[in-house]
Amino acid sequence: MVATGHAGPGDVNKADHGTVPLDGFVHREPEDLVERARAFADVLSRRRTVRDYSDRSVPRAVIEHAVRAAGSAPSGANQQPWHFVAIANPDLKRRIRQAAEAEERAFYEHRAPEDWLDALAPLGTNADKPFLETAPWLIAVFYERHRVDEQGQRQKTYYAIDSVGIATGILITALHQAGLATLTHTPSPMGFLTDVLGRPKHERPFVLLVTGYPADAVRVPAIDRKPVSDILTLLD
Ligand code: IYR
Repeated sequence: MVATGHAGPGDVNKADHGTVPLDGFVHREPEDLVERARAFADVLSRRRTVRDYSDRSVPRAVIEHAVRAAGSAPSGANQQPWHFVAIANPDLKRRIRQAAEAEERAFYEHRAPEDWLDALAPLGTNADKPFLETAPWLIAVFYERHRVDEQGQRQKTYYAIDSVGIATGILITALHQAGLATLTHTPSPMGFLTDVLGRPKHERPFVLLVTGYPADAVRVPAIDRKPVSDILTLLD
């Protein structure tokens, strides 16, 4: 511990949790950085949200590695306030589909305001969600609204939603990089996931990620990505 000169008896330096070397960081030359950044952006430019899936199975190890990648995300106070439930079980997938479609029917028929339906029209979505049964894996992502310690005491989490959003981005990227398609599905509300999957109430569903091989000859909406010149302001 570093002596501060102010430490009184019994005073512990809370910041002194120990450090380790930055192992595994690879220093690369600037030309390599550019080439690698270009190559990765090209890989991700081929990511598309897919709504029709093949029922071809996908090894569980793919899901495990992708979730390991997601779990590397930075998080508020390093609390890692996330939990992932990966579902291949047909009975659970059917229950999730039934509950999601019930919410979606209410959304499309009553809850959604006209402007929201107009915004969704180009995507061609509706209340039918067959992919929830066809796709080999559903990954329900939860965040901790607060945490419960070993004594059963409630503790705050910091930036939990932001953190789980970053982790989900990495999860989508990892699955794409592995060679799978994904759909970021947000049935609304999705509290039913807590019940169907038996998660504790202090965890809240964040997103239901659908993943697998795309269906044969699948088509996707004709959309553009904003050019980098529109989304980046460079001040150098
Ligand atoms: N949850 C609905 C509606 C929906 C909302 C948004 I914002 C989208 O980008 C897509 C769909 C559904 O899944 O159909």
